[in-house]
Amino acid sequence: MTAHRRTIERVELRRIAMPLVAPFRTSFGSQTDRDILLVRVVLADADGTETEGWGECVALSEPSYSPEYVDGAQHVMVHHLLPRLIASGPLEAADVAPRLAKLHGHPMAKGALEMAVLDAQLRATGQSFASFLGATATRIPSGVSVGIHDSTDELLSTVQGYVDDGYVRIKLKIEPGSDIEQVAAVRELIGPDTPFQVDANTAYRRTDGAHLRRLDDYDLLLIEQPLPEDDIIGHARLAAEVATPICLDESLVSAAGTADAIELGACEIANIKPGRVGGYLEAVRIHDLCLARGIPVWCGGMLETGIGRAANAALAALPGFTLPGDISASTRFYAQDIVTDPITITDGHVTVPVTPGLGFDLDMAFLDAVTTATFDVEL
Ligand code: NPQ
Ligand code: MG
Repeated sequence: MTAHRRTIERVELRRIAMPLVAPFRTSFGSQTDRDILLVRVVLADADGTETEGWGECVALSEPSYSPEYVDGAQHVMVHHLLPRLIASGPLEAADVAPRLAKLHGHPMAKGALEMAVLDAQLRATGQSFASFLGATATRIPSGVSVGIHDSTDELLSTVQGYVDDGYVRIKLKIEPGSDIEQVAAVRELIGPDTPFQVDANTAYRRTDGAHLRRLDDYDLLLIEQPLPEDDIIGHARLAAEVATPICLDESLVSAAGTADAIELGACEIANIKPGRVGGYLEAVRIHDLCLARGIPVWCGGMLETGIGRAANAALAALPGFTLPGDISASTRFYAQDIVTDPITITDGHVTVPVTPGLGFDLDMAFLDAVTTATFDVEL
């Protein structure tokens, strides 16, 4: 065991500013730029051989999707997580979560650190992330998440563009107001055979059961996170009231909590986002328990750069990922990516990366061009 553990030699944090190709609106707000925190670690093995690894923190700039936000994630890494991790001695990726377990919360910050260690570890051993995880698919179906539009005509032209791009599944962000009308219009546009689902990002209340039941007319794959994240019983009641399956996103922050939500009947389908649950290793545990309980899963997205997008593609190649994920082409959100091999879609699918590590190579010149700040963490 100890032979696989490596010493953290260096940690650099980097903030990048990535303009979105178009504003992305959800029920919690509209964004035009993505402010992302990247982590670079250098690990050294017993011979002193150094390997770098990168992690991407999915926290947004404000605590609007979850309690974490990017400045807070950076602060907790620098002042709490990294000092504890570095003091804990040589490590491998599987050590990161247990060694940070006494520090509560902050899954996105913890997940980014685990991701960087995992990337370095896999690069050192020459193994791809897909192979490490036990991926069974070589390509995965690509879905697209469509933001809220004021105008239904504009929404339909946006959706038509994604259909033309080849996306095999449409996800529409919804909120109370023109939800039913817009779902009806999109279903009419894409026809009965295109997989279609909606995401409310907590915008509804327990009393909205009768309203949400109207969505049953449109043959949706699922309704994602209709109620507030802590309302597990509310989701269970809704699941009994509405025929369309209820899928949880924001509510699922650990494997244990996911098991409870499933047992309570609140989670008929699970959106697995590695950052939200503290990293890829916990994401795999959620995959495993959902597979054992017959709960379909799919991989969510947080507008990742090519770093997180490549890693998500490898995760989504596990056998329980039976629904298309929000793993779209890099160009869905960004005119240019920070990787040399941006994620693309062919025939509606993304190829699972097989290079050592998480499966990306950085375009350092472009990365430097979008960098707004860099910090060396004191060891
Ligand atoms: C979701 N993602 O499934 C999230 C929410 C999310 C792809 O729909 C900037 C603005 C970044 C809004 C990252 C997708 C965001 C954002 C994630 C929303 O709920
Ligand atoms: Mg969601």
